[in-house]
Amino acid sequence: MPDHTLDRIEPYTLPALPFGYADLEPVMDETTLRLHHDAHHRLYIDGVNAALSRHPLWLGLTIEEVLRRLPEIPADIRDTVRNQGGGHANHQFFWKVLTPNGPGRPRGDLLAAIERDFGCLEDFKRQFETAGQRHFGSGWVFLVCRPRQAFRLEILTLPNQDSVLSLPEPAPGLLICDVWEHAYYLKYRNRRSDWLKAWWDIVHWDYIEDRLQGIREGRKQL
Ligand code: MN3
Repeated sequence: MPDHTLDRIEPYTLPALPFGYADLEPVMDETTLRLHHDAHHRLYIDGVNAALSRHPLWLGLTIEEVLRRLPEIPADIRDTVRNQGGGHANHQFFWKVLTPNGPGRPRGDLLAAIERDFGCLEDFKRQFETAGQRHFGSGWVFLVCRPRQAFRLEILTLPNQDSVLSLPEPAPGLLICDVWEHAYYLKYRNRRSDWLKAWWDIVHWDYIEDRLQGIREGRKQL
């Protein structure tokens, strides 16, 4: 059980987007972004709030902390928290890695780490796209780092709304791409690979480098 008192409990709320609904055009069209944020993300938040309200002490923790402690969540709501809470955390993270000010490029320590672990930026992008294309069904593609392995970078995919926060070995996320059909189907139809190629133009590389620095310096527990 979480060790805090009831006065800190409040449900999660839908975070405002850090950009306008039309600002990611033409890569992400306005209709898709509105639905994705206002309907899909909101539904995950409503779902996790409803589940946690049955064991309200857990509502006093951040969603990240809840997902890290998933095995401790009461069994009657654990699957719902995994799916709905994971949906909230993944989308909250996803909005942060996007920017209307692209296309940009990774620089500095982030670029050095990508070149060390993938050879070059183009090879990294290719591997990331391939991972997303090959992932069967709904899910997410991540770039994570491994603090216990000299902060090695790694691409991985997870099904449904699973979160890297719930993995047994820490693998904090640096980058996340939604490959659920709701993320791309209105514009890209069945062509997931076209979405994965196009999305690099809205990736917020400076934010990702800041995450990497924060993880390396122990400032961020992500
Ligand atoms: Mn989504």
